This record gives sequence, C-alpha cells and structure tokens, in this order.
Amino acid sequence: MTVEHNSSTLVPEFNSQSKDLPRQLADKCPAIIKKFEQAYDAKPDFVSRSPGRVNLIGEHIDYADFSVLPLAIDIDMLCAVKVLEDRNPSITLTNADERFAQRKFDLPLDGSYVEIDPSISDWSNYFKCGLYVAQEFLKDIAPEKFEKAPLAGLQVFCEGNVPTGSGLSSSAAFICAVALAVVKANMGSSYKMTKKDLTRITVPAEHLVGVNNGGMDQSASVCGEENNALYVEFKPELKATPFKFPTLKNSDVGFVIANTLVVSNKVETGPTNYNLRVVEVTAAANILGAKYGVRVEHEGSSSLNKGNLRDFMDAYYAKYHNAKKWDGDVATGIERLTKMLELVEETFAAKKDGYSVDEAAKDLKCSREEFTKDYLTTFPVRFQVLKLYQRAKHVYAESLRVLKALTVMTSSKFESDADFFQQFGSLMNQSQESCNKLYECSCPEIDQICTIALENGSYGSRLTGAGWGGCTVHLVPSANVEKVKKALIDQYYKVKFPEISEEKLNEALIVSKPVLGSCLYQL
Ligand code: NG1
Ligand code: MG
Repeated sequence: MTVEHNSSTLVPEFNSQSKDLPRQLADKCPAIIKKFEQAYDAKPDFVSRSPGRVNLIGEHIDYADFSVLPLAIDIDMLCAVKVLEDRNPSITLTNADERFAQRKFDLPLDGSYVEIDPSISDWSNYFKCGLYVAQEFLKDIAPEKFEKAPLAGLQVFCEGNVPTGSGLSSSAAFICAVALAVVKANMGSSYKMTKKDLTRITVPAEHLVGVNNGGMDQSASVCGEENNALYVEFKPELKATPFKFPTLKNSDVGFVIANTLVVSNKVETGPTNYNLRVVEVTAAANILGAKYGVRVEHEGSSSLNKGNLRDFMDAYYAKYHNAKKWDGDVATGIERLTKMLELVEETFAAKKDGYSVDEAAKDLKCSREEFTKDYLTTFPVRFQVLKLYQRAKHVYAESLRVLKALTVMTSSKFESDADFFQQFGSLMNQSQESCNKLYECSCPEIDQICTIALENGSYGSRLTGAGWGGCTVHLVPSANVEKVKKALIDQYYKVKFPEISEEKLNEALIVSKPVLGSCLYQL
C-alpha cells in the first residue's frame, strides 16, 4: 500500500488560482462555463465534477459487501451551477448532449422531496436521485434549515463524456456530481463535504430508479486518486485505499478499455439481469444460513433487508469457529472464502439446474407468499429458475480472486515483467470465465473482444461493470497497447460497424491513467 486511505478527507475544491488545479478542470471548465452563459445568460457560481470508473477485478460482488479493485478514469460528468434566490424555487437542467432535452421542475416549498417516477426512463431521473440523497443529507446536518423549507433553486448545465449503459458508471459519475453540487449550492462555503459522506449518501441513490446496486461505482468516482487504483472495502466500514501499480523493469502497466458498443440499460433489463442476480445471491446466502443453522443478518440498511453472502460467512464463522467477523485481513479472507466454496458445493451442487420459487421457499423454511414478498417484490424480477449454485460460486470465487489480485498488485517481487502480467492477467481471465459461465453476464461481443485482445498482446481480458454489453478491460504492457488497439479496430469495430467514424472509435477505445475523483471548481 503506498498511500493512506483517504475516505474521510474532504472533497477537494479548486479555483483558477489553485497551483494544483487538476487537468480535468483546467481543460473543461472554461468550455462548460461558456456553454452555461449561452444557455442561461448568466455566470455559474461553481462547477462540480465526478469521473467514470473501470473495475479491474471483482465483478458483481460489491452488493455482497466483498471488496473490489476499481480506478477512476479520465472521462467524467461536469455540472456548472448557479444558485438562484427565488421564493418559488425550481431547478432547470440543460445538457450539452442534444439527446437529453431541457427539463424544469419545482422544489416543494414544505421541504419534501421531488418525486421520482422510476417507470419512465428520463435523464432528469438521475439528477433527481442525486438531489434526493443530498436533501436527505442536508436535513441530517442542518435540520433547522432544511426540515421544513425548500432547497435553493438552481440553473444547471451538464456535460459529460462517460458513455451511458457501458459499465463505466455514467450514472454514478452523474449522481455523485449532482449530490456534491446540491450540498455545495445549499451550504455555500460554510461546509466542506468529506469523501466518505459523499460516497455513503450516493451509494443507495440509484435504488430510487429501481437499480439494486452495490457501492463500487460511487466509491471509485468519489475517492479516485491520480495514478492510483483503489482497493475498496465495504465492511467493517466503507474504505477506499489507493495503491500504485507495481514498478516493472522494462514496461509500464497499462489498461485498455474497449467498449462493445452494445448498450445495456440496467433500468430496463434489471428484472432479468442485474436485479435478478442480486435476488439470486441473497436467496443463496439465506438458504446457506437455513442449512447450517445460522442467522444471516445484515447490519445497517440493505436493499432487500436480508443478509448477503458475506453476512453468511461471518455468521458461519461465529457459530462454528467462535470467530469474529472478517475484518479484511487477506490471509483470513482467503481461508474463509475457500471454506465458503466448499459449503456452496455441499449445499447447491445437487441442484445445478436451478431452483423454482417453491424449492427456494422450502429450503428457506418459508411459504411461497413470504418468499415472493421478501425477495421478488421490492425490485421486480422475471426468471424461469434461480441459479443459486452458479451465482454463489461466482461471488465467493471472485472475491477470492480480488484478494489474490491485491496481493499481486502490492507485491514487488516478480521474476520478470512477464511474471507480473501473467499472474494478474490470469486472475482477470478467470474472472471473465466465471462471469461468462457462472454469472451469465457476458455476451458474444464481450467474448469476441476478449479473444482478439488476448491474441494480440493482452495478458488479461474481461468485462467490466455489470456486463451484458458495455465495456471490457485488458491488461496490456505499454509496448503492446497500439497492437491491441489496432487488432480490435480491424477485427471487431470495422467488421461489426463498417461505417464507424474516427470520433466514435476514439470514444470506444480508452487508455487512461487513474485520475482524481469528485471535486469542485469555484468561480
Ligand atoms: P455499472 O454497470 O458500471 O453501472 C454495476 C453496479 C455496481 C456493480 C457492477 C458489477 C450500478 C449503479 N452499479 O456497475 O455496483 O455491482 O455493476 O460489478 O448499477
Ligand atoms: Mg450504472
């Protein structure tokens, strides 16, 4: 570990005089300020910014509270904001992207929340998610001011280059920038937000539009550090520890991000994909609990109000080994996760074809109605069977790979550069195999891109983010980056999209160093 964890430090704020003004702000603020002026005929007060992220390894385990290895990347969402002094406050939203039309809505005068209708798919819904969690936070820190009074009216101009539905967290980048902006707009310079608070409040924000996500994206977007990847832990408390890639003899560690350009919208596909997986792994955790006679309880809020696979692991170790909850220690984690994989075999291997609702209810010792109410109602899902064996096995095995990957990343003893690339790459490849076969969240385009990259100089290739389309990430020594890019252009992009423009190609293939997370620019 090269840097102390930074989650309780303040979200940084800059202005044009700042010596350390990040390039992301220096490059982009002048343009967005100008666009704001054109749209509103006034100057904004400040700009908030939050980046997208790529996850190197650890997919679909954040909602089971297992640690992940993401980094913030050099694409982001910016919001230029002017605070209005109006007795009937409203918020006007303008987006640089013409696909997203201007929106305006009033802020309730009694201090209640703006309604969000998750059944419609509109970009302003994501703004409202950020607004909602920021308002909750404001009521918490300054009840006398915000309990019964409206928030400040705003004019907002949004501009971003994180592709939507691509697994690079456009939604989290937007929501984090919005929540930060709303707190800033309402508290002025009297209050400085910590990274930890911004992460904590934004993690559940997307639940409001029906996505039952974990906390990886917001942690990475908020806590990103220049030139550092992050080891993000969710328990015993949310913590993002920055670390540098190892220094190799003859090569730099590079990651190529390649977008399949197959868009997967989680709000629309949730019932059969993302939200269904959350249900499957939560049901698996509780069936394990029933079988081994332990109470699988979750501390704090959880979207399904049920314990998850990490809670089961802790409960099992408490009962059978009189052991404390896992505190994140790597060796202990490896030992316990290995045991969990055995229990998954014991419990589910006989039913690899999956569970019907009745079968799951029987193993949980509850009625069909109770199961439906507890698992299938808050976030509606559609399925033939619940594949508990495959999903639980993926979560425990993937969590184990993250610990091994962290060990490789933070080691300095490599026989050769290739030794590092092979060790880390092989974990990434195993992750992809598991996402494909066990979690079934890959797709033919992802598989194709991974094959091409691996044949042309990548050591590890996998999907990143939720999958079912979206982006892939490839571990590529700097010397091979151009070769991998060219192969993907010739063999994937130009074949699948013969008309593809240079501009679109540049957006689809990203090579980015880790960048700073959320920040503010004061005019
Ligand atoms: P993407 O696809 O980048 O939005 C999603 C979840 C994460 C995590 C990954 C899978 C949201 C907002 N984020 O990421 O929490 O579960 O999938 O590892 O849905
Ligand atoms: Mg998203």
